[in-house]
Amino acid sequence: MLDRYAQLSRIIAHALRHEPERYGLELDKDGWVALDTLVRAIARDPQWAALRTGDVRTMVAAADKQRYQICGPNIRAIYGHSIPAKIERAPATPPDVLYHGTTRKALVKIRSEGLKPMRRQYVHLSTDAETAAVVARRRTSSEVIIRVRAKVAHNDGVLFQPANGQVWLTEGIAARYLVFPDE
Ligand code: HQG
Repeated sequence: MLDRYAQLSRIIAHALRHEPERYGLELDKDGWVALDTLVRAIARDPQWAALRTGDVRTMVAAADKQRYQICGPNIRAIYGHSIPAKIERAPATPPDVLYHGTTRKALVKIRSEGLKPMRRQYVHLSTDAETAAVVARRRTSSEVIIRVRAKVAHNDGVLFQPANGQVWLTEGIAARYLVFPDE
């Protein structure tokens, strides 16, 4: 069973990453919305009628992963978006190596076409292999960790956007920048 904060985080992810219109929300071009507007939208569900902005602040501060950013009266999802309006962040120089955790099944395609954003706006990369493994284990018990030669790609003109300290985003990574584990 998900605890109450985990449930709340899922709902907020859905609202701020994927379907804001289902909650009557309009995000600005950087993905921000007023926190009290978000809370009022969620609290229309009787299960969440008692929700207050302080609960969301507590959930965000206590979370194991930094998924949301609160700035003054506003909140946004830091990464993970699938809404059509693309959120642009300032590009930056990535570390030499980033990691992507995936499934054996996806590997065949990734070997030939590289990493693609699939349903999200960007490909998500992790700064360490363990975090990438946790990402992959959402889908599989036999995870595959791909090393991404991020600095080489960056030097070739591929743009990388930092999201939080652990997650970097990019439009796509050609297979020549990927190092696959030995089979
Ligand atoms: C795969 C969670 C076939 C890719 C996580 C992945 C992350 C391909 C899946 C964040 C492919 C997309 C994002 C290709 C990539 N052919 N499959 N060419 N290129 N794939 O969920 O990285 O906990 O959109 O390997 O922790 O798994 O929700 O991406 O398996 O940070 O905060 O296509 O979401 O964050 O899946 O996860 P996703 P992801 P939260």
